[in-house]
Amino acid sequence: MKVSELKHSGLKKWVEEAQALMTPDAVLVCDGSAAEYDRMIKITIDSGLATVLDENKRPGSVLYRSDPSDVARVEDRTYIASKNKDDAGPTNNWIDPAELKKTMSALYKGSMKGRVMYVIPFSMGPVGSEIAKVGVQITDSPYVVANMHIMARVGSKVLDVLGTDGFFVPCFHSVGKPLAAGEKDNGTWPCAPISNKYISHFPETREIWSYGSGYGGNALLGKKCLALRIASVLARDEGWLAEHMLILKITNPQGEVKYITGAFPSACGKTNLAMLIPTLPGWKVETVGDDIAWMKFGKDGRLYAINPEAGFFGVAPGTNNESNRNAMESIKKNTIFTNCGLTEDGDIWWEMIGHGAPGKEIIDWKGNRRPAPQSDKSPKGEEIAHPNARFTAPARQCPCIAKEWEDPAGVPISAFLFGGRRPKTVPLVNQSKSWLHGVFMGSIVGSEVTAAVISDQVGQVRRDPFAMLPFCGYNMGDYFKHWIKIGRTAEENGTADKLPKIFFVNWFRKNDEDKFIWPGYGENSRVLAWIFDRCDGKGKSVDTPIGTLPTPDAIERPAGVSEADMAELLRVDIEGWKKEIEDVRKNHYPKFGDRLPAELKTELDAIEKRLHG
Ligand code: GTP
Ligand code: SPV
Ligand code: MN
Repeated sequence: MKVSELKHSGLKKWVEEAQALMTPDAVLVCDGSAAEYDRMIKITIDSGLATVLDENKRPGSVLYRSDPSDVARVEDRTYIASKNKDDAGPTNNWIDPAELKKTMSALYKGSMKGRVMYVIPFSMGPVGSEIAKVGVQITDSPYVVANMHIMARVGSKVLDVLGTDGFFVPCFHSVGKPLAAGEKDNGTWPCAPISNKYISHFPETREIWSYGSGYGGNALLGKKCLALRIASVLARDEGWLAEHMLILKITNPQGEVKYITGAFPSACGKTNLAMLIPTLPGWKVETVGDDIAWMKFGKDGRLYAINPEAGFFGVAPGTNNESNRNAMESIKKNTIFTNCGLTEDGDIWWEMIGHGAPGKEIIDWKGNRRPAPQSDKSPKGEEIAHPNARFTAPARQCPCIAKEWEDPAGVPISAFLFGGRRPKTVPLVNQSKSWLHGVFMGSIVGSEVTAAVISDQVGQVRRDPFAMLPFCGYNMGDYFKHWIKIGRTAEENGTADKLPKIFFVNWFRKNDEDKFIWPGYGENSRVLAWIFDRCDGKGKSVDTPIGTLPTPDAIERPAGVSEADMAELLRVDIEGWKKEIEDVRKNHYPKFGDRLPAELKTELDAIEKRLHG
């Protein structure tokens, strides 16, 4: 479709302005068809960026290798450009919006020379549903167009919903690598150097401007930029929640169903938990979403969640038939792989895939030939697949996708889980004593930084409140306030008992030999079962200064976990928690100044008192 055929005058004008600024060779409005997807892949094959995988082993699938500077989100280059710096808050990078637009306009000038500008109308949430949000992304990357086809609902059907004057979030994206006359990518992943990358959000005007990166959350703008950063601002204003959460459906042996969401930081286990195969007999887990949840109150006072996405952009390393068979099944065909290894027989490979690589040689994510590994482990820094290598696969290909996953009414949530990677201090599971106590605990969640972000802090524990540190589009102090308000609203409506119960989990506690004590993955079903029962006021528990924990015998031990291990997993490390709380008081909470809600200070005092009591 041509720009002149666009019926929405605001959209047409915006596209024409972008065209005048970025001066592409041509403009194409995407229709979202399968033929269009195939064309995008073909373009990237012809430019040497995509490798077609073996049609028998991995039908309809391709592998890309990105530039080493463009392998994950760039938090240092991500901006919340609100009018006032205080509205972005202490946890976000800020530049004055007028100044940032000036800087970026200079970068966008001529940035699409030699390329095609694609206009992608997309819907986060089922097309036309009341809960969905429409965005339009302009991009010069056919790789991004193909990924957006999988991750969102895209094309003409979205334009139909938009009509002649519907609201959309305008999203600019350019990889920042114009081509000279006759120049081709020739196998080189196009992007700008790190210091020229900008992932910018203008919360007041609901705009997204991204420049210089072609990878993941930096470039697929429906995901982190719209569905989390901009949506969190809308949610604050409109009284709902936009969260970095998986959504799962769990059925107990009696056939009773509950829905649970879980917020864990990037690469901390959401996809795996959402697709878990329970080791506990008779239990069943199905997937509604693996990364983002939008939740609104229903008339009955319960919170209902939808998954705004249509696919999975999942971490490849560590995924295998034992840890996540449902993900392995989901990526058997029609999948885009990025930064994985390429085997001699034309298939993908990564660390902890469950087996060595066939043949003599393998091509690593940088494109180098290496000896084919015999085992599925590689020394740190010498990985065949990048630690943040990802697969992009349609959610409908997942064997355990819940039948209600696209229901615009959403699913009623019984429990919220929060967690992260904590080698010490934080127990396997811990239920909050109240909504406020839960908000307090959510606000102090810490986790080791993972390869999902380009950072020199990988492996170090940092505070990542509600797993939203990189994704909250406004002042985090106000975000805490918003969570408190959700609880208060329910109380005022007499529906406080309908609020989800709040739990903290940690699959990543380590022993003195630096080994995980808890086997994780399918065995996490044992913890889910306790949580399920707690939601019904059952499940054996004990009150502690930090919250309500299972009694030592409440969770049946999996193979390989001794009685002493279980005691360690459920131990309340009073001295460790005193240090934790002291750090919150000295270093974490002061950052928020007077934006920190008084209720959280009260909770801080209360837990400190309990720990010293
Ligand atoms: P994002 O997509 O970045 O938001 O990540 P995510 O939270 O969906 O993380 P994911 O489930 O993809 O897991 C990331 C890594 O953690 C993978 O390498 C997993 O194998 C590993 N992992 C997931 N669950 C567990 C667990 O229960 N125990 C252990 N030890 N590792 C886990
Ligand atoms: C994350 O980092 O939390 C992701 C991957 O889910 S990305 O979409 O690249 O942000
Ligand atoms: Mn994520």
